[in-house]
Amino acid sequence: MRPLIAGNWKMNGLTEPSVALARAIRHGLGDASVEVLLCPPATQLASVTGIVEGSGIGTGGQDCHAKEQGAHTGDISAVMLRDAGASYVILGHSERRQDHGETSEMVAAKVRAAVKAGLIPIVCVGETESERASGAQEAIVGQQIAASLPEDFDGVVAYEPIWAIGTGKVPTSADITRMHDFIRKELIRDLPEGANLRILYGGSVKPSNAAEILSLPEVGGALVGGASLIAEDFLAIIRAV
Ligand code: G2H
Repeated sequence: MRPLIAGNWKMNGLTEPSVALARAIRHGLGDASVEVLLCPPATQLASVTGIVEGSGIGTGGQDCHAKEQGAHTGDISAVMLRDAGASYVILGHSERRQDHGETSEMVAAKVRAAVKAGLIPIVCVGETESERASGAQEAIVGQQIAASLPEDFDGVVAYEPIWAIGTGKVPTSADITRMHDFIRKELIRDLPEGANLRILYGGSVKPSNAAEILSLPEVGGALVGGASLIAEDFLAIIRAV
């Protein structure tokens, strides 16, 4: 399966810079051998989708509600994301789990809603610094996988150690490999499609470390935050595959 390089713009992007960023990525991409995805804030999703239309670049949301519609002020449903042009949605990002108290059970409900709406879910898992320090990282990630992925899950898993997010700290290649191997084993054991699902790495991916991380055997791509906001950096990461 082609590697996936996904840009998670998080809560960044007014209209003008979002349009400029999407255009620069579209025009700078050339013949990419990888699948490229932009996940702008929901307010920019339709316009970014319009800019990349026909280029092979996809777009995705950063979260969705588990319900299709109704009295949920401020929330956005998977159907709405699909309607705005998204083909993917990031779910269970640690910033959602932390800022909004999202549990793995809530993430699983959102995954079901996303799939029903025709979106491919990218489900994020990862341990805190103290969980890694105590050697609990596999137990934590294993629990998150078991509870966040429905039995028939068919989507993407992103391993994002929380201590590496936006900090510039990155696990060693050996640690990434160990965790991705562990996640693969869990997926194969629990899911019919487990051997074929892409496992992305996320957490301070940048042009200087992308080639090494993306060459690791079970790394099927990257979920890129900060570096996806700079067109040249994001394009350099795509070219590093
Ligand atoms: C991890 C990542 C994108 P960054 O959250 O999902 O962000 O690359 O800024 O660490």
